[in-house]
Amino acid sequence: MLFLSLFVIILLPLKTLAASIVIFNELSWMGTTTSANDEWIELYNNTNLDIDITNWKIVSDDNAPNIVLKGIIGYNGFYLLERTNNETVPNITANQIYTGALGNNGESLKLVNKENLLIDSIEAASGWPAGNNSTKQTMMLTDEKSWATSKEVNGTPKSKNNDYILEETIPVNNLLEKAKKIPLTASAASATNAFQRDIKKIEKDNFSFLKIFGLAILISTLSGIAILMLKRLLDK
Ligand SMILES: [Ca+2]
Ligand SMILES: [Ca+2]
Repeated sequence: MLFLSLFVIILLPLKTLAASIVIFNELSWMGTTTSANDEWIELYNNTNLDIDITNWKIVSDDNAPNIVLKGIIGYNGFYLLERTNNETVPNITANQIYTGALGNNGESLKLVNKENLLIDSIEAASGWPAGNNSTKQTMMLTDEKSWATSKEVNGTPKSKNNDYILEETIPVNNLLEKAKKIPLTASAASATNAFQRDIKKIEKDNFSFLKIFGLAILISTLSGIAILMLKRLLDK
């Protein structure tokens, strides 16, 4: 048991560390305004140490692309992969040129180190969570580590993702609150008023019925008492 606890205490942080040292940071799966083929991938080194990523790989589940990486990614630095040639992202030097398209309908991508240990992944085989193919706004990682669409057309290759569009997410409770605040249409409002009038009428009718019923009970009780008293008098 002690061994198991030590195992968990020691290995869990290592696993977390291994999983977050280099991350997929931005993807131009849609290409750029120059060409839909001008795709690029940005990695980010999440640590304060330079990391040699030689023989690490970016692999898709359908094996395209399948990229063997080389070189060093500087501490807290970016690593830009440009498809086909260095002109894909003009005026910025690629860290690596690669071949193979990112499907517009999504990919399941993995970043693995040379020991084949999973470092980061994007599970988007059934569709990219962000990015816009029409406007060529990229898919970028936010400070909260979720995917968002870049505000800037053509994204921010080899630089910080500082401007993105966050999708509005409404918690269920707020949805209920919103539904309550929806104004009634004229017909719904008049139907509601008519319903309330009916309720009042029924309440009024019930009240009259109760009054008559109560009075009848009172009269019959008093009559009964009167008859009993009369009978006693006559018996004497
Ligand atoms: Ca370039
Ligand atoms: Ca970026």
